[in-house]
Amino acid sequence: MVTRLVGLTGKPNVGKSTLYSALTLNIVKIADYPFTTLTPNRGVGYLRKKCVCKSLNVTDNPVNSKCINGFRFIPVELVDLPGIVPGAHEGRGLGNQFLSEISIADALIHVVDASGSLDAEGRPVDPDPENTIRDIRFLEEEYDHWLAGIIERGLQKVPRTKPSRASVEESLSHVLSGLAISRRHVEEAIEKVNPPDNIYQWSKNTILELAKNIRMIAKPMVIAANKIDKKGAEEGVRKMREAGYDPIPISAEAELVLRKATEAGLVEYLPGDSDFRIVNPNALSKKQLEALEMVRDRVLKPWGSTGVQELLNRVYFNVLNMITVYPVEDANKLTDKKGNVLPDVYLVPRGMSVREFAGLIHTELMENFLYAIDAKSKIRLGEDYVLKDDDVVSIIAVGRRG
Ligand SMILES: Nc1nc2c(ncn2[C@@H]2O[C@H](COP(=O)(O)OP(=O)(O)OP(=O)(O)O)[C@@H](O)[C@H]2O)c(=O)[nH]1
Ligand SMILES: [Mg+2]
Repeated sequence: MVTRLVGLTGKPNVGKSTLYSALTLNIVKIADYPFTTLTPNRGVGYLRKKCVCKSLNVTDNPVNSKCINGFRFIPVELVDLPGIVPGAHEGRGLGNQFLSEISIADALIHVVDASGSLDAEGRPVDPDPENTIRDIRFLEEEYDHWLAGIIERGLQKVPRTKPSRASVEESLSHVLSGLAISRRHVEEAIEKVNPPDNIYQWSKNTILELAKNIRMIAKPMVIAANKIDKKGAEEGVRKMREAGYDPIPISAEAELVLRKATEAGLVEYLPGDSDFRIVNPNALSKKQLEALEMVRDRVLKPWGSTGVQELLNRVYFNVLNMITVYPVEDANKLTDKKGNVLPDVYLVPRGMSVREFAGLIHTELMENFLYAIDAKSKIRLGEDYVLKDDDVVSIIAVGRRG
């Protein structure tokens, strides 16, 4: 599995922790997570995707994921980050500590209060849709200024005698490597900004522009327009869209209510559904019923869903550009060694070859790779075959025939 870490970020009080709780509330039990670093603010969320079992007309026995009503729920790792306030790059609030924490993530969910009822520090104010735009920009600016500072220090390490583009890339990749920023990210950003080879000609603005481009490439962001159940949220969402952003409207609190009620056996609901079913109305208190009705009236009916599942799916499938691939040992029965049907689903970056994929399963499978079989069409695939979304493949290697 290629794992990616997604961070929840934003100013105080926008609902990051509520969203984190909702996303990580156990909807299914899976024995072995591929993640090793679960701490109080790190947890597991689930992507929801139509499973291939339906179209292949089989009943599956998932191992690394779960299949519920024909939907695969695939575990992914999330981190809840502390709130960030303006001036963080100069040390305000948790300051630089926050900014370096953000950097462990491969993609960010920027939570904003869609109703615009919080000031820059997260204190309640009268709703103002402009607050949403300010929130988006300030976070980007804080991060860019902070990164620019690191880049500036990195430039001092470039050999003074003959600074070349390659040596600049080398030095910058080195200072940025601890921030989940790769050499490829740096090269791509430099290509885009195209600064002079001689770093002594770089202005503050060149450095800031470079920081901004590195951020956009290495820390892609999705905006979660939270609290859509509140007054003023519709206007806030419209405002963000007018400004050219593509926010996903969500209600973290509504999702949390629904997941808790599901866990308690009170309702039937799958994350991403557009409605829920009350299992036994008599088992609910008046207050519980009211809360559920409110979720339906203020969130599900006007917005179609709580948006929380769509948000996480968007991060992986669109922003990080991952696809799903099902490895099987037996291409006819679609099973693993133990006879489990469609046991695993892997998240892999779009563009991966089937041979690289073999390496994810086992290095030996890559080293001894002969060919693969597309289990849907039974066609042989060569090592350079580029995987497609929802491929089901069996790897044939020396000493291992499917
Ligand atoms: N109406 C409404 N309130 C919400 C929603 N999500 C969160 N809240 C409320 O917003 C407040 C702040 O939520 P938190 O999740 O603690 O916010 P946070 O971003 O983690 O805050 P910090 O950790 O202080 O940065 C709480 O009172 C939540 O109940 C929502 O979808 N709708
Ligand atoms: Mg919090």
